[in-house]
Amino acid sequence: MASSPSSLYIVNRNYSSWSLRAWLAVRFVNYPCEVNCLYLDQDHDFGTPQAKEILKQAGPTGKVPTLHTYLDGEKIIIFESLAIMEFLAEDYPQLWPSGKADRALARAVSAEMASSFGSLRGNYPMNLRASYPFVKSYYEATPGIARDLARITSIFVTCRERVQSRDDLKKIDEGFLFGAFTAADAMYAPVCFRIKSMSLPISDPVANEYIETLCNYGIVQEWVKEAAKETQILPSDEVQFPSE
Ligand SMILES: N[C@@H](CCC(=O)N[C@@H](CS)C(=O)NCC(=O)O)C(=O)O
Repeated sequence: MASSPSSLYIVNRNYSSWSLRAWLAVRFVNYPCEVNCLYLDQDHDFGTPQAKEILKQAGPTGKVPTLHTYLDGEKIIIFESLAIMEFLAEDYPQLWPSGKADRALARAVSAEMASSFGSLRGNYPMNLRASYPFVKSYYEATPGIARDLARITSIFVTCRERVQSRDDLKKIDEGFLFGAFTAADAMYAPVCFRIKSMSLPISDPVANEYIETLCNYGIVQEWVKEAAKETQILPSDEVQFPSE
């Protein structure tokens, strides 16, 4: 177990999808650590030298999240969200499903989120305070977006149907990808908010039910409420839709 104090470095809760993922893992297991939010704003937007200067504090990659902690007296900075989750899971195994096959699948879909869906993520940054009707021309301008959305829907439906087909998972089912909340749900929370705030078309009721469950989960809503207090605008993460 790590000796305190530990710090999770994040940036603006309204916009930072990676911050949300790692924070959910930390919060879910109640890992004892403080949260150090490095606020960016209009004059210190993502990609600018000003933001890079601020983000240097986070760690060697200049990206968040990072977990600063001490192990056997040595200070370590853990970067990369999945590495933070695996570090936590060594002491808090409930972060992953308890069955080996479920754990393997949960890690697979989590790694897929970390490495894929560039069209959807690039065109629809997370912005919790945003609420737009569906803009078809914008959506159709990049064919990769529909492909990403179809694959994400298929992950949600496959995982949820799997839970429903398994007596052991049904017993612990709270509506998440592997029944109870796990790191895999933390990985998919930002994309669920992107889908909702941009009214992206998902017709499958199983997928829609999962999205609602995840977005309304207690600790997810805790983050949303904190995010709502932020006033900074980051133009790089505000979508400019063409007029139709
Ligand atoms: N692969 C990293 C991605 C982290 C990441 O891209 N974080 C964004 C914030 S949401 C960031 O720090 N961007 C700053 C930059 O790219 O300059 C992870 O898994 O943690």
